[in-house]
Amino acid sequence: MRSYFFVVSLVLMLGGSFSFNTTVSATNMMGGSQMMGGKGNMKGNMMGGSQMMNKMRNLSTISINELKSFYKIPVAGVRINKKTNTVKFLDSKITIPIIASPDEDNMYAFGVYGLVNPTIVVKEGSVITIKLVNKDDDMPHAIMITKTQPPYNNMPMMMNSVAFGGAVIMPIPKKSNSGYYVDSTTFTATTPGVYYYICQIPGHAAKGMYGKFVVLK
Ligand SMILES: [Cu+2]
Repeated sequence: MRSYFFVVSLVLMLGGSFSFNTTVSATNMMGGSQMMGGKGNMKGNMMGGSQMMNKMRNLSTISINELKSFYKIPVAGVRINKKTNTVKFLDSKITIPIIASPDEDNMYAFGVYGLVNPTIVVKEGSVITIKLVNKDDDMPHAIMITKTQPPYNNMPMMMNSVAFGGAVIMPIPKKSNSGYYVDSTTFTATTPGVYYYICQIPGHAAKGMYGKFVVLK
């Protein structure tokens, strides 16, 4: 019953069909829009009049061994403060490796360099690549950066818009026999301020799957 509801809401959320196969067809959300639409056998059932762009996704998978690279802290350019639960990036061209559902105790959370839902700090104008892997073996996860602060309701993507053009990754399927699915997106942190990275799967941000994202002037 619960999973049925979940599937139904996910289909509604995507405004069309979405299948968790090796190749997932979906729409990439463009800046300023929180709308999504599935591709594939979808019949133009777009929600609202937002501008959208369809794009084939060819999600790659990594092994448990390759997943270790997500925990590897770079020798330079990153400051990690466990006390304040903060990861600060000093460079202007950065890659942030993020693990969705990093462990059993933190199913509805993001992991960055071993921290859980840390505050991520970047510099204004930074070109940022978010690399998201889904470590979960029974749920899809996703990420978007929004200006909207918590608490979040069960349908965060209906309420919140993407803060920077491209600062969003569509739902990534759960682990399969071929490994952990990975997707990435690149955007520019154009405006200083306090933002949040959240999982836009219904209910996840409401359960705490989010963290602060600070763009310093
Ligand atoms: Cu999630």
